Amino acid sequence: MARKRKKTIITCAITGAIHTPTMSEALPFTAEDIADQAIEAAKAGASILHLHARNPENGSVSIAPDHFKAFLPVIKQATDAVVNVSTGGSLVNTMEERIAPAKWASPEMCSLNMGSMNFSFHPIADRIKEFRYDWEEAYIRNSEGYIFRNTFADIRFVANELGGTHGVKFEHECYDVGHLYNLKFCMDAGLFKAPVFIQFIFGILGGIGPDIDNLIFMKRTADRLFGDDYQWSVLGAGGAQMPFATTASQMGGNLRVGLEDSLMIARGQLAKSNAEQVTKIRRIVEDLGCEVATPDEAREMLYLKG
Ligand code: KMH
Ligand code: ZN
Repeated sequence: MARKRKKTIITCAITGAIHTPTMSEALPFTAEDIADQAIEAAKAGASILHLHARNPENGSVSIAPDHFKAFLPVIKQATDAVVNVSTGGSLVNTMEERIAPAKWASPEMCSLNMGSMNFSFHPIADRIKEFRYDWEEAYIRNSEGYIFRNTFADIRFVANELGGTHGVKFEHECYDVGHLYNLKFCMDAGLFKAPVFIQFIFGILGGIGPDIDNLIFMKRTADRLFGDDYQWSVLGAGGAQMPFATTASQMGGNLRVGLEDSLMIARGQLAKSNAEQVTKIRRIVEDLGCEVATPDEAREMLYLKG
């Protein structure tokens, strides 16, 4: 008898903190556009929506709970997708500021970045400089070498603040193989309960590069460190998005797409929306014989609080 294949969870990361509205008209930054695109992505097959907020005036990244309040209830009302609130913030925020939206929303999931790193936008730095953020200086400094700070103390702080009372499940963002060891260290210290949900990230300058060999390496390392105590998903930045998402689903894992991670739908072609990327990867996943998980199936697979 043929072995039953695990379903694939599609996460869609709607707007993020990196890209700017000058780079693509499709990038949503008003509350209405973020909500509309999130709802459309859920209809297209995303069972998890990873969300950042933006300042509606100019599209700059915002960690103001009020900006999240303007779209989260609308999304929750219109879809049954799992809401995942970012704690990544921007490169200039304190950890307290970065978790404020999640503390307010108490969502089913939150991101948690598993190590400090260079997080360079070097390949797109010139494009970003064209865009006038209030704190554009931070971006310019970043392109010359700014640090995305996620110390062990920061990680413990987020775990205690959001994992405890709020019972949030974390999307553990692992940008390199060392971050897997950081996660293992934290689990051994009792910060996170198994099974943890790991997002393997490829192609951010400062993290591991977008080579499929590296995906195999990350997966093997995670198998060795966590055994059955983890679930995993894959995010490829930029041009690595679709190839890595496809490979992940073929390997029995889950995947993330969305305009946060790539603005393109194909080489040289901007995506019209988040839903367009979800529709494309869903078709590929299904054409290759896998099934896409519904939000409730994702909740069950990831043991979410529901
Ligand atoms: N921007 C992605 C590479 C977060 O929101 O905490 C990782 C991310 C981080 O989604
Ligand atoms: Zn994010």
